[in-house]
Amino acid sequence: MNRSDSLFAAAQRVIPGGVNSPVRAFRGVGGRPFFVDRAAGARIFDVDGNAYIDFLGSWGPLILGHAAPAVVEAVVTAARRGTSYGAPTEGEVELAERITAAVPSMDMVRLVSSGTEAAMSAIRLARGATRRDVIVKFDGCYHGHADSLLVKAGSGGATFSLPDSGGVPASLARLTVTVPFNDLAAVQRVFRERGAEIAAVIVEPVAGNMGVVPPQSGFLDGLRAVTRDAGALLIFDEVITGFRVAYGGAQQRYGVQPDLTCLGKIIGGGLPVGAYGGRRELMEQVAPLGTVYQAGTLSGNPLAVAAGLATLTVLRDPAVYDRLERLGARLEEGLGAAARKADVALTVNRVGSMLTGFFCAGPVTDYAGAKRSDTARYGRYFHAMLARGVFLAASQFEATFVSAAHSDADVEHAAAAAAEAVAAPA
Ligand code: KE4
Repeated sequence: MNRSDSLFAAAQRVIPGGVNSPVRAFRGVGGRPFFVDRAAGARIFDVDGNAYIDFLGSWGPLILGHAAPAVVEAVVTAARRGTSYGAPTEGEVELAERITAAVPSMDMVRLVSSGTEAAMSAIRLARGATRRDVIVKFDGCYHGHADSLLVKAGSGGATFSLPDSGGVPASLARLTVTVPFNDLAAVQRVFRERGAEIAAVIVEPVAGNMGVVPPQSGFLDGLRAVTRDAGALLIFDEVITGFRVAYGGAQQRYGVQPDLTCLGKIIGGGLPVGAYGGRRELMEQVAPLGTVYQAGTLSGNPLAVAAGLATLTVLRDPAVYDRLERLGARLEEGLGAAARKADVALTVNRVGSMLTGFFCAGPVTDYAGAKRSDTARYGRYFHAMLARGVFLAASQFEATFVSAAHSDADVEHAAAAAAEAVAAPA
C-alpha cells in the first residue's frame, strides 16, 4: 500500500469520506485521492513522490500558482506580527479599497472567510433590504452550502425547489425557485408569476460548477432588466470569476452591474477569504449600521488579507490576463484537436483561463446539456491524464484552471497527454 492509500485509510476512520470537502474524494472519477506533500508554481507533489502539472489550482484560488514567492513572503511577515486580533487592521482597509476599486458595482465590501459565507450573507442582505423572501437560482450553479442554496428544481419551471441535501427543511427550500441557466424566458415567467415575492436572483455570471458554461448573449443584461423592473436584487456570485476572467470580474468582462457581488478564492490567494459587497445604500443595512446581522471571528484575518493583497498586486498588471488568455486558448485548442484526432465527442467551453471539456456533443449551454456528458469516459480521461502527470478537476462538472505559473511547455504537455487520454479505453 503506498503512502497516499495508507493516509486515506487513516483519514476515513476519523474524517467523513476521508476528506474535508466531498469533491476531493474522487467519487466523481473513481479511484482514491492522492495526498499532497507540497506544491510550487504549476507543480503539485504527492506523498509518494509523484509530480503533476496542476490544472486545478485548489478549485480556483491559485491564479498565481502554488507558493508564489510574493504571497509566501507576505504571509510569513504577517504571521510574525500575530495571526488574528479580533480587532480591525490596516490590511483590511487596503484590501477593501483594492476590491471596491477593481469591481465596478462595489461601493462597500464586507470580508468573511469563505464563498459560502459570502453567498449566505448576500442572500440575507437581499431579503432584509427588499423585505421579500423568495430567491431565484439556476440549475447547476453552486453558491456554497447555505441551506437556501442547497436545493434542486421542483417539478415545473416556475415551481419552488426541493431540498438537495439532507437537513434542509422543505419549508425553506420552497422559498427558492430554480430555473435553467441561460434561459431568460424562464426567469421572465417566474417574475410574471411571483415577481412581488422575489428578493433576488443569484447567478454565477460564468457558470463554473456545472463545468464552464458562458452566459449567452443577452442573458446577463436580461437578468439585470427583469430584476430592476421587479424591484428585486441581482447577485453575481463571482467567487470563481472574480479577478479570474478579468481584474474586475465577469461584471467588467460582460459590462453588467449587479446589485451585490460575492467573492472568494483568488482574493484570499489560497487562504480563507470570502467577501460580499455592492451599493452603499445596501451595504449600510449590514450590522453594526443596519439590521442585517453577519459576523465572523476570523473575518479579515491578517494572514489571509496579506495573501490576498499580494495576489491582487500581481494581478494589477494587465499583461497577466493577456498571458492567461493565450495559455487558456492554446489548451482549449489542444483539447479540441485531441478529441478530433481520436474521433471522440468533446465540447470545450472556455472563458479566459477557466475551461471544461465535456464528453458529449455540443453545444453545452446549461446543466441539462452538461449532464449529457459521458462521465465514465471523463473518469477514464482524468486517470489517464494523471498517469501522464496532469492533475485536473476530479469531476466532469467542474472547471480546469490555467495559472500565471504555467509555462507554454506545461500546456503543450497537457495537450499531448490529452491526445492519448481522451480515448482511454474502458
Ligand atoms: P467556499 O465556501 O467553498 O469557499 O465557496 C463556495 C462557492 C461559492 N460560489 C461558487 C461559484 C463556488 O464555486 C464555490 C465553491 N466552489 C467549489 C467547487 N467549484 C469549491 C470546491 C469544494 O467544494 O471543495
